[in-house]
Amino acid sequence: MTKSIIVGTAGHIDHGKSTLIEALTGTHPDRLEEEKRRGITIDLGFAFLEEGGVRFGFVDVPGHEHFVKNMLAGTSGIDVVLLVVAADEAIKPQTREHFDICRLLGVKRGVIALTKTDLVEQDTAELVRLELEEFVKGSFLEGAPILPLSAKTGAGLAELRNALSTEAQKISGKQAQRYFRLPIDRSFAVKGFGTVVTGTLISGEVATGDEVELLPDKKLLRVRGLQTGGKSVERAPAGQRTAVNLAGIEHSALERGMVLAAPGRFLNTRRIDARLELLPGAPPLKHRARVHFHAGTAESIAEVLLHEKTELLPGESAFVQLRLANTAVAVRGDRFIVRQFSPVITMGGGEVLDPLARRPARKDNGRTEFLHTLERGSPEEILRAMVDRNILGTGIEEIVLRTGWMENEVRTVAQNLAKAGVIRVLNAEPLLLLPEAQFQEVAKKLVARLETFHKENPLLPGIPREELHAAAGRRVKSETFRAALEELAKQNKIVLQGELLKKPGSEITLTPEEARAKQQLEQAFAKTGLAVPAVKEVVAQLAVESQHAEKILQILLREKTLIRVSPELIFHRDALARLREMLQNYKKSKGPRIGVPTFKELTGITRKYAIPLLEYLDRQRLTRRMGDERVIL
Ligand SMILES: Nc1nc2c(ncn2[C@@H]2O[C@H](COP(=O)(O)OP(=O)(O)OP(=O)(O)O)[C@@H](O)[C@H]2O)c(=O)[nH]1
Ligand SMILES: [Mg+2]
Repeated sequence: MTKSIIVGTAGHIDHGKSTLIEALTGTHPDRLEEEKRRGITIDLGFAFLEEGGVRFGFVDVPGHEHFVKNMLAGTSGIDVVLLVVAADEAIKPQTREHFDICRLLGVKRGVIALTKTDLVEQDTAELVRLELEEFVKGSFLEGAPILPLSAKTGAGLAELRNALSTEAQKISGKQAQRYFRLPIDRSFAVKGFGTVVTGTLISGEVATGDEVELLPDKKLLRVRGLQTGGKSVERAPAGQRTAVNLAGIEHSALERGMVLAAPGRFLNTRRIDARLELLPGAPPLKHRARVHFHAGTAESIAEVLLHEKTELLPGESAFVQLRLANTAVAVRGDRFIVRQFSPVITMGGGEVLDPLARRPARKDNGRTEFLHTLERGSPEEILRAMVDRNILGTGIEEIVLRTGWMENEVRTVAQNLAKAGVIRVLNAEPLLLLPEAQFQEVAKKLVARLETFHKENPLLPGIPREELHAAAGRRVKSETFRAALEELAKQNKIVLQGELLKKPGSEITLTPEEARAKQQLEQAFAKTGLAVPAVKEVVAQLAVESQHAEKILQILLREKTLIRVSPELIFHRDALARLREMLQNYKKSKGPRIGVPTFKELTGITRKYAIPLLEYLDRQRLTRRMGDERVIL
């Protein structure tokens, strides 16, 4: 498979960026009429080149200080920077600013083109080269090739192509194993195709026919066609300039800053916890200062809340919370730039740590440590910290939205933590996690509550599930409750009996008086057979309080010694067994059909009782109604 990398230009206005792209690819990246008229680049331009098994996508940016905003949108997705410096002008303000931006955006590699050498003496070019070496010292560009060349004469272009190929070999490539995300940088209509958007595919992949989510609108759209490098393709992997033909939407409804994404996997956020680094030359940044925030191709006004101090000094970095005026799509690890509100200059930038940040609270003293973990921790440490901060339970969807990890990665990490005994998997699908300590606490509480229940209700066989859940507290989710019950059952600390929960071996203990009453009650029903007594009458004759008698009745019903046939009618189980026998004998001698009068005669019960009893038999599928008669089954 050919490798795809994105190369972005950077550098001061008029230093020859667009001319160099044309010399390399044959395509002049300036498209706008105004750009051609003024001879400057205003917005992003694109060109492609296949060379030495590598597919290069070039993003050409404007050097003009008024258009840094556009430059930022283009630079956010690049793998390699092509820093262009004119030999006749050397380092100028936007050389510095663009270089800072690349560094803050986390660009890892680059090549420096010392261009327009046809306009200067060789000594001058050599001096600028030395100056540049000094300039990039200690940065990601230290040791990067500095190539004297001329787009006019073509001198040095072959060396530049080689250098770019060498850099391409060293690039590990975009995050193919992540969910699809493409920040949109252009939207337009193509005759016969309809709406097309373009952008750098920064993670995952997309295929024709896929359903994608447009953010921030959360609209689902169908991919009708795809192009990469100017060619139609079925599937586009991460790391390519990609044009997406979308069905069901007008191009005017789409704009730079929006994102196409795997549905449900990315978050629109207004509150981001981040590491912010201020450039050495920037003015100090006060708590609650307003700035321009840029991430991906999007921008928003933001308020910066400093978590640890009242002022951030030039050259310093700190944990901050960014409160955005417009929502942005962000996950942990995304880079961003902040620019001063007015006058607009680049102040600094940093890395998103938590896109689902909590509102700052004085009592939240775990935040700093949490952010340190998010910044430096292993996946296990990060997931554990995330789970630890939510005693209600953390779901997989939230973990994916915050980290950008894929579900299978999250599951592997969660399994490792569960094996180590630090988190508890409450539910496997969808995955729900709880700190193990929290889980143990809930389990302990349930056992304690159950014990109290048995002590207070010696006559009841167990506590109804819902009652125990309610006693554990509102903060115990049903998944936690269920998992705790299962665990306790496994440890034989609790017995699940239908809807009732009890301690193992907790048989109902009756006082001798109660035991006698129970026996009396049972006998009263046994004696009368189908000519059932009124329950109240029997209870009245018992030598226990009516409240206890009611409980004893419940015990007999639960034991199924007594059976409730209708709200008013209770029979002894032996009486019902005899009735079944009676019906079967009747069937044998007289056939399966029996009318209500015959049934009354046979059983000796009144019509008032006969009807509910027959309905009970119907429900039990011992008889079936047919007109006025029953068929004995
Ligand atoms: N002599 C000479 N002229 C060059 C060379 N490269 C570019 N130029 C000229 O320099 C001018 C500016 O070049 P561009 O390529 O438009 O510069 P740019 O960096 O893209 O400018 P912006 O996009 O506006 O920032 C044009 O007139 C080019 O013809 C070169 O190697 N030698
Ligand atoms: Mg240009």
